Amino acid sequence: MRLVIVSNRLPFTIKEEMGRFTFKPSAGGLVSGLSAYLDSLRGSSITRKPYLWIGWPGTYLKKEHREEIKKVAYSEYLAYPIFIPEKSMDQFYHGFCNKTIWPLFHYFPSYVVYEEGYWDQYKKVNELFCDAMTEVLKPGDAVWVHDYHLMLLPGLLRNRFSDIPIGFFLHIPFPAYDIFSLLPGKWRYEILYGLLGADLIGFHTFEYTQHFLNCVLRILGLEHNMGAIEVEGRSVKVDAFPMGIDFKRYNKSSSSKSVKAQMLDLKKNLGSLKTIMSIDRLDYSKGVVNRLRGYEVFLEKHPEWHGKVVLLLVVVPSRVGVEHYQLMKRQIDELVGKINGRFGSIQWVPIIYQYRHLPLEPLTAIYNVSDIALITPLRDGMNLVCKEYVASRADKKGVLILSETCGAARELLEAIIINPNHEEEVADAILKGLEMNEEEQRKRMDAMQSRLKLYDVNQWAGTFIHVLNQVKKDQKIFPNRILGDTVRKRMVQAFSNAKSRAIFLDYDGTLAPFSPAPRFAGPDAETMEILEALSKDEKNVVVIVSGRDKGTLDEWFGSLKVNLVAEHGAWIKEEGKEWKLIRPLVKSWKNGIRRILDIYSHRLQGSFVEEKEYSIAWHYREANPESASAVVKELIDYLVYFTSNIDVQIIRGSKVVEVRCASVDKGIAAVYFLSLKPFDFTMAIGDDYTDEDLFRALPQKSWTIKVGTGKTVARYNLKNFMEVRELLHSIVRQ
Ligand code: GDG
Repeated sequence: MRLVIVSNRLPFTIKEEMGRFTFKPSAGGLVSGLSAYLDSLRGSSITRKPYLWIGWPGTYLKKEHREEIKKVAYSEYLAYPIFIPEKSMDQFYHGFCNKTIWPLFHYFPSYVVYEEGYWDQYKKVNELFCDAMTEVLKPGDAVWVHDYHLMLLPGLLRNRFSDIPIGFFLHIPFPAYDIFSLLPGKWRYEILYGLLGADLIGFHTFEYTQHFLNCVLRILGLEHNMGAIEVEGRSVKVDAFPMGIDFKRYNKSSSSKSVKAQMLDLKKNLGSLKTIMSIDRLDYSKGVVNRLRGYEVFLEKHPEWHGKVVLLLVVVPSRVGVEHYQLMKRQIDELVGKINGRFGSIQWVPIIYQYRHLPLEPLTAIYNVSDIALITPLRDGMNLVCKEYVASRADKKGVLILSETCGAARELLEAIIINPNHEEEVADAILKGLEMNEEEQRKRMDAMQSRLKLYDVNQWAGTFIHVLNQVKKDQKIFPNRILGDTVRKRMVQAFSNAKSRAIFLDYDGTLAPFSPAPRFAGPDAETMEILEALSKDEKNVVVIVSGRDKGTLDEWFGSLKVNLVAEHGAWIKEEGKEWKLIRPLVKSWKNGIRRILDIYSHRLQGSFVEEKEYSIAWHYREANPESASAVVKELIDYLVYFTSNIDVQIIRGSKVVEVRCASVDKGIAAVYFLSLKPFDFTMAIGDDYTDEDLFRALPQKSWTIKVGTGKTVARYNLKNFMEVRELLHSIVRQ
């Protein structure tokens, strides 16, 4: 398998200097993290090409240089650059990515720009990625798409490559429904369906996973089962994969000669000052302004610490040119000036401020000498800086102060966790950190480090790819069961050879689509034509096995030469005879249940009760799926408790909860017909949970077919009622 990584940016930037091209490695969590994993994939073989990294190379190249650059990129980096026109890139990246998705997903709705032109370019660039990938993808490739820039790409790829394994990982938070739904309806819909083109969708935390599943339910109406969503016959898995770091690399950083030298230098300059470090890209989500205000409150409240502490503030330039970023840069500059002016003296500066990108060694030297890491983002998908700080401390010293609003706070529980919006809390945490004794620091560092060591970046990427392969394998089990041409031919042959045939057919969802109003879901001309053709043949015994009441079945199928089973097996009617109960049943329980279901149908708009003679059903097809999901669970819970002493069964079917007498089911009814005479061809088709009893009751060699993709004891699956009709047509025609 070749792993094809796709991200907006390649792990390097191409620079043109005096007509010559240079490749400069780019920094950042994704790049440094994934590089470690990819290196491990390369193993010792230099000839193996186990991966390909596709993305934008960070520059606009003239056409005549592109082929040459592609060659070098591939031979040196196993990379495939995608060239995107400047105007598209600008509106895509600075526009939709950074002015729409980034602020919205980080809970800054007032910063969001809604611009149709940006959206058009977002779609266009995702399509350009898809086109470029079409040129390079080979059989056996697995694709891993990264981050919010490419949320439409999995869907676009899926339209072209129906079978390829596609994973998607989101590095930023996935917001709650009420925030996500601030996007215009069309955009939300396309983004969710775009993501669902993947086979595996990963987030940093369970909270983001929940938000996503909730949005899929409320916007697309698709329910999930333990994180698996059925999309057009494909099962998509959604799960949390908290990203780790290259633990070993940071943990041994302090033993490198040059890092040691830089640490000594820093210590000499800082003297006896206690050091608090703060390192982030310039971004309003990182909460640098509130952090400075917290530090200011700390200095205000604790004059005893003046001259004894210093804040090393590193702000790394990012997204220069976007308005909110420029504004924030000004705010930081002013606040640093204000604090230094207010509290500083000739001997002491409270904040040492650098606005630049640091090479890796000075960065790790800062990690290694700082007594406190003050990391207080207002919102952060994960935050790797805090993990790198903890990993770097081979001496087990240092204190981490961390926001509760970043993904890392779910793992680094031994940090001092704070609400970043509350300046007093930040100030108190600084004091607590400064006063923490070394024994306590060691204990906390130890616990955090052992977790980071175990769940490092290799483990993160390895697990993701392993689960992706597993999902793909599981999906393959299903198509094997799909009733394809070969089995269909065998089945038609068996049908035609048989002298006596039993054909059991469910109605709703099997012969006809589900209708929001069950009363009006009567059979159409095509269904009647099929049933008529089947029942005319003397060799066939056709049985319609339904959950419907007797009256409805009589009204719809009374004119045909078919047998009927009503109320999931409570009643049977042999052709030309009267209805009879399959066995004596009681219905005294019904009134109590009816009262409960009535209460729930008032509570959930769009739901209603259908009362039959020996069963009662509560339908919620028309109700809001999310409200329904909560109410249904509660109702079932209550019904189970309420009926514990009576002989009834509670069944959850397709958008229906039904209570019925326990001693009957569709299987028992089928056995009744099978006992009337010997059959050498037996077939049953159904879509619902109650049809499983039917499949189970038939002889093993029967042609049992489940309609839909869910779990079943049936031998084969068909996708929908239209495929059932096709199959029955071919049987009738033989
Ligand atoms: C996004 C999500 C999520 C930073 N400054 C310098 C430098 N860095 C490196 C750090 C770290 C990376 O960049 C920053 O990663 P973060 O996770 O802290 O933040 P984002 O860049 O916003 O990353 C975030 C991440 O994706 C991964 O999924 O955790 O939530 O927003 O590795 O070391 N490296 C060097 N000099 C610097 O000045 N050399």
